[in-house]
Amino acid sequence: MTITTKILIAMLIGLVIGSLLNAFALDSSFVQNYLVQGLFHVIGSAFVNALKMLVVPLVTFSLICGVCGLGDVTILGRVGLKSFALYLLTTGLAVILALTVALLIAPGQGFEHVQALSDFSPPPAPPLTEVFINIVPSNPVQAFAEGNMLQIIFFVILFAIAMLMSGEAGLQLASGAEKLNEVMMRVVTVVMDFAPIGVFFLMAKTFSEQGIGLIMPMIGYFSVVILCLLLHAFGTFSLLLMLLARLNPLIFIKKMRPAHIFAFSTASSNATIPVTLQVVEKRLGINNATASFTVPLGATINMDGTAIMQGVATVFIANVYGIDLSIADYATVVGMSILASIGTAGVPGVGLIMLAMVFNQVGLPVEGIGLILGVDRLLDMLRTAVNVTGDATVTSIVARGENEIDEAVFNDPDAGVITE
Ligand code: DAS
Repeated sequence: MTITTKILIAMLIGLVIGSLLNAFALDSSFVQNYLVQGLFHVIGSAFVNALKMLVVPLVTFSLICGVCGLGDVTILGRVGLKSFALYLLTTGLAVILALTVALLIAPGQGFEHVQALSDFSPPPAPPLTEVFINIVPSNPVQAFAEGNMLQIIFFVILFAIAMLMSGEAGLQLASGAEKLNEVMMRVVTVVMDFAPIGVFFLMAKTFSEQGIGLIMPMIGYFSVVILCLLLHAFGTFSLLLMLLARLNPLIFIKKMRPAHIFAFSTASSNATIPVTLQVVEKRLGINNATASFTVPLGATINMDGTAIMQGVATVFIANVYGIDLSIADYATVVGMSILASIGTAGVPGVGLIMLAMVFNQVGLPVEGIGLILGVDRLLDMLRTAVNVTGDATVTSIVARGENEIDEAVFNDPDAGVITE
């Protein structure tokens, strides 16, 4: 049995046990204090930390290998421009799809649960100008210490380009980075061995707290977001894979399962980077030179699932509060969702923080976010799985353009399972 199957089974058992505890035992102080906030929280959080522990060293060594592997600054520029443009395109398509479907279905019409939510005040969203200025690290060491992915990517690419221009010394550094990257991939495998345990406790905690009962009053909003996520993941991405990468989307989706499981369990694109990298390189046959650049970049600036939530939430809250938005307002939502996804790291709940920025721009009451807060954790898990799928889709399209896909590996059903 592959570890992916073990993780899937552990995820399902954790989901069932969590839901049962939520339905029948949550008022027990023992269950609350010693299970949910005790055992489940400690082991689940420790596992997420173990994943996050891998991200900075893995992205650093992998990106150095990738940039040096491309070997040529012009190729790097081409890959960078292509991936950036495709990330913006897919996010734009996602939010336009979400707005169109939500306007057709109109969730939130006659919503009877409107209660004053003036006490809800979301954390302040960073001003956009700051987001772009902050891409350039004033202190790279601090960027590494804080795990600021955009700043790390910026600095490491610059450093790797300088290595390319440094002749023999640079080449020696690059081969060293290659060996360090291999060691880091080995560390990833070790952490993956603990994945069934970590995923079980993560799911048990989440579903102990997020009972199905929370969803019912918000079923309209919840269902429309799920519908749009499915349409984008199985419609848009499949079309792009067939048209622009000439790849079979069914094989792609099946091979992406480990990344989906981790993204869903952790609700963090960043924490899932090690798994996404392993999947695109070992299972989809994409060369490290491309993947090491597009995957970390995507986890940081590409959030199609998040943009979908923001599009549907905008229509839902406008309907709940009886506010008519103009075409210009919806165009603003498209732009803000794209910019918001660039400016935020792939960590749990960041989509909701950026939603405040979107609402501010179109004059929607920010306290309306308090309405969707209760079901956001479950939606965050699902949209993060769509986010990482978008990262891998664009990675595949760019790799096709650079002729960096090994078709034999892509078409081999047994290629590169995470670990046995
Ligand atoms: N959890 C975010 C991510 O890791 C997405 C979100 O918050 O919307 O991609």
